[in-house]
This record gives sequence, C-alpha cells and structure tokens, in this order.
Amino acid sequence: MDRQWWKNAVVYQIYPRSFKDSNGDGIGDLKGITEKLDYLQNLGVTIIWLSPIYKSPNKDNGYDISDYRDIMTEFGTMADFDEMLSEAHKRGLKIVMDLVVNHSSDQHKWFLESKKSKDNPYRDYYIWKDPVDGHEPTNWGAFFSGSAWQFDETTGQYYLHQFVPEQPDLNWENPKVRDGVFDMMNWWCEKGIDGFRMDVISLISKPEVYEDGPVRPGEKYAFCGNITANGPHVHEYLKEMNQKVLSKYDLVTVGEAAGVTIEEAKKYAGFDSKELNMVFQFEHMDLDSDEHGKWTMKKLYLPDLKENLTKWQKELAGVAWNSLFWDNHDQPRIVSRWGNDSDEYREISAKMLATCLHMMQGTPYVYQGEELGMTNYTFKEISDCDDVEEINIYKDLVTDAKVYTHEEMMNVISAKGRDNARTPMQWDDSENGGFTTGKPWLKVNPNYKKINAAAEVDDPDSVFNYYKKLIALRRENDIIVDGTYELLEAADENLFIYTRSLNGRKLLVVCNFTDKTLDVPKSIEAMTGGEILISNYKEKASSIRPYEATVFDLKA
Ligand code: TEU
Ligand code: CA
Repeated sequence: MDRQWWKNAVVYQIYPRSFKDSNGDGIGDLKGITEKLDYLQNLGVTIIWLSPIYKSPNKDNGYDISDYRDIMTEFGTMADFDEMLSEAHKRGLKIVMDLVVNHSSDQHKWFLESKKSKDNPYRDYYIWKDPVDGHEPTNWGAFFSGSAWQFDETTGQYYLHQFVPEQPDLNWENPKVRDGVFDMMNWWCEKGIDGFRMDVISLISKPEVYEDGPVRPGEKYAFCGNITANGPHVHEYLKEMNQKVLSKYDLVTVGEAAGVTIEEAKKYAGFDSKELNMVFQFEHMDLDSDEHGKWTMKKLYLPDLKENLTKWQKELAGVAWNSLFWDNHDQPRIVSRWGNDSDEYREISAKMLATCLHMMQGTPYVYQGEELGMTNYTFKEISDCDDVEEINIYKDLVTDAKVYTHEEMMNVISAKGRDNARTPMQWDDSENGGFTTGKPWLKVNPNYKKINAAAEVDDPDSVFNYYKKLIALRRENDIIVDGTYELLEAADENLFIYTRSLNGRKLLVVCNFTDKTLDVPKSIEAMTGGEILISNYKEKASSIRPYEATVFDLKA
C-alpha cells in the first residue's frame, strides 16, 4: 500500500528553550538538541517539530520573529542548525520547523519600515486603520488580554495585533507579503528541512469588513480569534502556498487551527484539497474551560471527551487526516490534567492516557517530557512565571477585576498555565535535572530527582519504555494506522472504550480514567478473552483496575 511516510510516524515536539542547555547559560539550545538525538532515536519517534528557533526579541518566546532566516542568538548559530539537521538525518529523524507567519515581531525589518510613514513601501505589509471617534477601529480583543489594536504616534493610526502588541499581524491580502513568506519557506526547504507546523494559520485571512464583534457579558472586548478564524481567503492562500512551496518538496505539514470545525478541517487537510496534511484542532482542549475560558477549574466530564474525539475520528476517516495530541507548549501536563499525578498513580495513568490517544487514527504528537510522565509545577508567585499570557491574565483577573484572589489564581495557573509545559526537561537526578549547569531560565520541577530520563530509559516498566512500545506498535501494525474506529459504551462516565477494525482483525481498547476498580461492561465481556497487544498492568484480571489501559487483539 502506497501510504505517506508521516501516517505511521510519531512526532516529538521540542521546546528548544527548555530542552537541553549545552553551554551553561540556563537556556536550552541547538547543540543541546544535537546531544539528545540519540535519546529520541531510542524512543522511536521519526519526526521532530521544533518550536521557533529564529531570531526573536522573545516577547512570546520565539513566536515573535525578527528575522526568519537567522537563528535566535541564545540558541546558537546557523552552523549549529546545519549540524543538528544533518545529525538528525543521519539517524532517520526528520525536522519540522515552526512557521509563524500570521504575525512577525515588531522588530522585523518589514515592520520597522512599515511604521515609518503611510507611504512607505512596506506600509501595506501590516494592517493599519484610522481611529474611529478617537478610539480603536473595532472592539476586538487580543488573545493575551487587552485590545487587538495598538496606536502608533508617528502616523496616527492603529495596527492590528491578535497576540501581544509586539506581534503585529501581517497583511496576507498583500501579494508581496505572501511572496515574501513563500520565498522564505522555499529557502528553508532548500536547506533540507522536512516540513512545517504552521502557527495559528487559521487566523491569517481577516474579514472583508472591520466591524465590532459580540462582547460576552462582563467582558470589554470581542475575542478576535472568533472573528478572524477561517477567514474568507484562507484556503486560497494555502492553495497558493501549496503550489508555490509545499508541492515542490516531500514535506509533512500541520496547521495550528484554533477555531476549526470538522467542515473546515476537511478543507485544510482534505486528501484532495492541496493545502495541508493535517490540522491541530482544539475542541478537546476546551472541554475543561468555563466562565473564564481556560482559567477555570472545571473537571473533565469523560463522555464529553469521548464524544468529541469520536466525532473527529469518524468524520475525518477516509477524507482527511487527524493529528492526535494531549500536550504541547501551550497546554498543562496531561498526567496532572486528566490523569493522576500522585505517587501512586502517576505512571499508570500516564500510560493509560498514552494508550487512549496512540491507538486512535491520525499522527500522534508527543511533547517533550510527556514520555517521562512529567507533571505540572506548583507556581506560588506570579514572579515565578515567565509566560506573557499568565502575567496578563493575572493582572486582568486578580489586580483589575478581582475575580480571583492571589491564591485562587495561582492555583488556576498551576493547573492550566502554559509554563507547566515549559519547565526544563528532566534528564537526570543531578542539579537542575541535568538540564543546565547554570541557572535555568524557568525553575526546574523539584520532582526531577524521581522523574527523569536517565532513570526511565533503563527501567523496562517506565513511562518512557511504554511510549517506546506504543510508537513501535504503530510502525508495525497497519490496523493502528488504517483501522476503522468505533466507540463503545458512549455514556459510561469512567471508561473510554473503542475498537479499531481492519480486514477481520479487531483491537479493543479499554481505558479506565478513574482510580476505582470497575466491572467489565457486559457488552465487551466476550471480547476481553483475546490476546493482549499492550497493557499498563502485567497480569490479566477479571475487573478493570485503576487507570488500567489494555488493548485486546482479536485476530481474524
Ligand atoms: O498559539 C495560538 C493559540 O491559539 C494560543 O494562543 C492558545 O490559545 C493559547 O496558548 C492557549 O493558552 C500559538 C502558539 O502555539 C503560541 O505559543 C503562541 O503564543 C501564539 O500562537 C502566538 O504566536
Ligand atoms: Ca544555552
């Protein structure tokens, strides 16, 4: 069967700042990544997605790029990049770059020119509007708090920034912007990179008319992401990108698509749509959001998760390709979020969550440290945090609106904040978890003495070696890649049960999301006699144990 190489691959995401520091300045870097390629090869992943490594003033840790063809000073040099790329390729590892082109940094030469005057040749590279009645052109609010418009004295106009003011939105309607981006992408492809993860690509096409959006009760702004997602020309732009760049190389592409629906996903990632290979959808990441968006302590209701993931499994089957993820650099650690990070259950529940995701159809993404069962961090003071989203929301909800007390807010940040994902990778039990010999840029989780790569690589029962098994199973079993998905026991509040079927063979995946011992549902009793493909418990049992995940293999 002629199947694209990324369909049975597993992607590993590296957040370079937190992965491995090679020179003691407390910041992870490219040489650090090169040092750890053997570790990744051992895990069995074949694709590495690097969060941005380009020149950046770091207002949003590299997601604000001031030069797309140069390397962030702290991360090293282009020679270090070339070495990393060639060492990766030697080991059969592909490198996917983060492409952040909804916006640039305000220090990018295009923006520095653009703000000089209304008739500057780069003026239309960004989105400038006159004030309306002395105010912002619209009531749009940015992702990371405040208005999405920033006033600029020099020319008396506002520019649009959906993220922080230092991340001005590029004007994709301008063909020169598109060509500039496509040239840069071709330049990286010629260097031999293997794909792109496209940051907020669903937001690049703005509405035809700039007008106020709906404001939720108690809020000041209309959230811009709801207004700009899946805009009128986004598919046109991506088809053009495909024609001018992507189709010329053998790449894997994934679009980060906040606000994407099934119907939209089929356009972005349809097998025949000549746009991208897959998208990241975020519906399942919002199931524990509530009144204050993600800044809410809401328990996940398992049937919601089952319904949502099942919808994506079934609706994209045969027409488009899913990405599968629990974690990334913007999300809290999954074992703390939907598993159980107590000493008793951390490992077993991390393995359960991995099984639940990795047996589905799509390309799984493992975020650095997830394969060790790394946990959330307890942030006591906002001064312990680095993330601009956390710092701004603290001001909004504690200092200004007084919705939360300091303690409540720190609890929410410790449960949901992005810095949970960004604490340094835990390599061994030496000081700072072996991440750096200097002072780490963000605190290392004190549990590194127990949770670290060195201990897990050598332990056959570790979370690491369990991920390694799952990754190998996908490579070896077509049914995991191509099998038909079916949910069972949809209403069950504790168990996530589904099957995958291909050519008469069937896999039954049974995952217990609780710390209770449960009875085997009648409907699957007959199937649980089968051979076991993988399980996070050693012995068979007649009941379903706490956080058990077992995959039964019912051969044809
Ligand atoms: O994230 C876009 C995005 O949708 C996030 O802002 C998300 O809503 C938020 O992180 C949830 O807390 C991408 C990058 O992944 C993120 O790191 C960047 O900050 C952002 O774009 C701007 O480039
Ligand atoms: Ca360093």
